[in-house]
Amino acid sequence: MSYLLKMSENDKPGGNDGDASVVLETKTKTQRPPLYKVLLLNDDFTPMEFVVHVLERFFGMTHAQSFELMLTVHKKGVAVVGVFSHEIAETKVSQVMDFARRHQHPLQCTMEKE
Ligand code: TYC
Repeated sequence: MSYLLKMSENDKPGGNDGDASVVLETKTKTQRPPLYKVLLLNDDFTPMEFVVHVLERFFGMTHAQSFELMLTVHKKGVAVVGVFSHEIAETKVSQVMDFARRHQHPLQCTMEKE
């Protein structure tokens, strides 16, 4: 919470000596919830088509978007695949990790505060 010194018409800049028109206002700051980046990591074994499928299935991307982002991860080693609230990010990471494990691929997905 912060306080604002409000100047009235007859206030001179720089001074409010004994001025009865000084008003203290409370300014309510809306807190945005923190956001989390979901990251996909490259590895040498997970098939490209599996990663494309993961991005389509869990991140709502088109095949073209998924293919492009998969190639970015493949070339750069890591990429942000989405930004979400803490709860949604955790769910995405779990979904990807569970799906990869079930298919016996070493694909890694993590999250970090933005
Ligand atoms: N590097 C993998 C391959 O050549 C493909 C891959 C891309 C794996 C993205 C993981 O997050 C990944 N088969």
